[in-house]
Amino acid sequence: MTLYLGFDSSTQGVSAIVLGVEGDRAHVVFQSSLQFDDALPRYGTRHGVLPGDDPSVAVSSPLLWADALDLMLRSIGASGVDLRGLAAIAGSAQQHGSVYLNASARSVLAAMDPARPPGEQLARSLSRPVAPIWMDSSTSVECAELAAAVGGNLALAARTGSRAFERFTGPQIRKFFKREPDAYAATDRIHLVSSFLATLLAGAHAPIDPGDGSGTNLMDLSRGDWWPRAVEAAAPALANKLPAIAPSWTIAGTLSPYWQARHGLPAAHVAVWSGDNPCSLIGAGLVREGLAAISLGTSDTIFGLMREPRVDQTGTGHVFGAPTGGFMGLTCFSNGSLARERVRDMFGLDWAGFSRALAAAQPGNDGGLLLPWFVPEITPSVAAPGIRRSGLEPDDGPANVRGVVEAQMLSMALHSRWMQVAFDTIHATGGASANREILQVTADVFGAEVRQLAVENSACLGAALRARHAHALAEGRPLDWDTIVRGVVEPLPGALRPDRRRHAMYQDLMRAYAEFEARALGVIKN
Ligand code: ADP
Ligand code: XUL
Repeated sequence: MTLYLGFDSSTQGVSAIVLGVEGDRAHVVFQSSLQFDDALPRYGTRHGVLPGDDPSVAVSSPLLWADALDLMLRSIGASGVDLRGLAAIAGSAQQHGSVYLNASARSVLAAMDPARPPGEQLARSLSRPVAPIWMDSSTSVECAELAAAVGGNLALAARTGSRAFERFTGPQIRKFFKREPDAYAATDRIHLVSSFLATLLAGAHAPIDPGDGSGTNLMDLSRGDWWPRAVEAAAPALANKLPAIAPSWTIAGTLSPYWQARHGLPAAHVAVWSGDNPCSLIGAGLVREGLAAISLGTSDTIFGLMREPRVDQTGTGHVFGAPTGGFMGLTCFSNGSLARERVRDMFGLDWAGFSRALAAAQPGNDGGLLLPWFVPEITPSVAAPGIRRSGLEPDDGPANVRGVVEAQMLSMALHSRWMQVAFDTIHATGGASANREILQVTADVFGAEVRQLAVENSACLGAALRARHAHALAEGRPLDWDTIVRGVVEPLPGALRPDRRRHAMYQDLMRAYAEFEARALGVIKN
């Protein structure tokens, strides 16, 4: 049996899926996750983020990500899966985060001691001890500077697929250059989380793929290469510090001697890693235009394949490169699972209790609404968080549980209109896609059939499938994407169907929600 390994290094933890292929049949032979806070408490993260005083700053530790990958490889070995048949590895990572390495990284990576974990050995190669991640919203000034330097946000969006966003890597690099010029000067290479982890596995600098490169505000979307004007505007001499951009199916190298010796692994191919949303596109089976997926993870996202890049004129959405070679449209919400957890915890519930509370409140909450901005929100842009209620009692558990879920779904439907796709089928992925009561609200708000997938972690599955795709191509036996996903990306029986009356009610409620949101943002005055 030939094996393919996919990793997903997300905000809160790392997951792995091993895919076994015999003849033309593929199936998942191993699947596991670990949480950073629990597995590596010495790093002191909370929900994968290092604590700090400024709520607009969100950073984590690249060394934590390296050590978590090591722990995960150990647990695959301990599970009894015989990885000697491993042909290729690929990965998925939280998007936008950046890792800053000095010039020692090359020699350190090439000479790592297999008797010791990776984190402590890599520490001296970091020119910045922390990595800003996608939850960071502290770069509004740098966003304005970058946009102004390239002719405005519309020009930036037309070229890169997105207006300037706080969490995108270009504005983040600019902030680092301005605040810590010496550390910036000592930086030899700036990786995304994805290319950093591919680098670690290959033992040499790996490229960035267009899926994750388009989350930087620095990539020319149509050429799939850096846009010199944006790169020059972001920080001096940045072009020399960025890895190359290469197609998502590029083989970055082979597993380095360190990993081979440490875990008894073969010299498997290491394929270029990508972002979690681009990987999810494949792991959710969206290899044709028309289907959409919602990912209910730490962030909530809605996305779908796009043959032609239709840039969002309203400035909410993104066009990314798709790892299939085309494009994908995406809108991201930072108040996803953590907002649902906050409401769950406010009323002392577990997930079963949360589902019961949701079912106990009337759909539409008699017109009551809630704006779920527990942390700074990406869509719409909300810098000063705070939840707001209209017609909802703060101590009414069921009404608040329903309020947060309805708000999230109404907001997703409202802010994905720019994609100009009528979604009739939605594939649900991510941790909260296990919750059918939440998904029924999705079905009713969108008026679409919602399918759960047999493998919930579509980002991780997408990575394993990408490993197979890249390996087949490298061996001169290319496989098309339909063949890659067939039999592995399967919807579960029992799709959730929309109720026509509730859908009509939500269309009315959407107007009220849009108005409530606009008032809260000060777009409409009271
Ligand atoms: P990430 O984006 O970090 O990869 P996941 O997709 O693994 O996150 O989702 C993790 C989240 O899923 C948890 O934070 C938790 O809030 C949520 N979750 C898990 N089970 C349920 C459930 N039954 N109902 C709602 N949410 C759930
Ligand atoms: C997408 C985004 C998030 C992260 C989560 O633009 O910021 O979905 O990728 O890991």
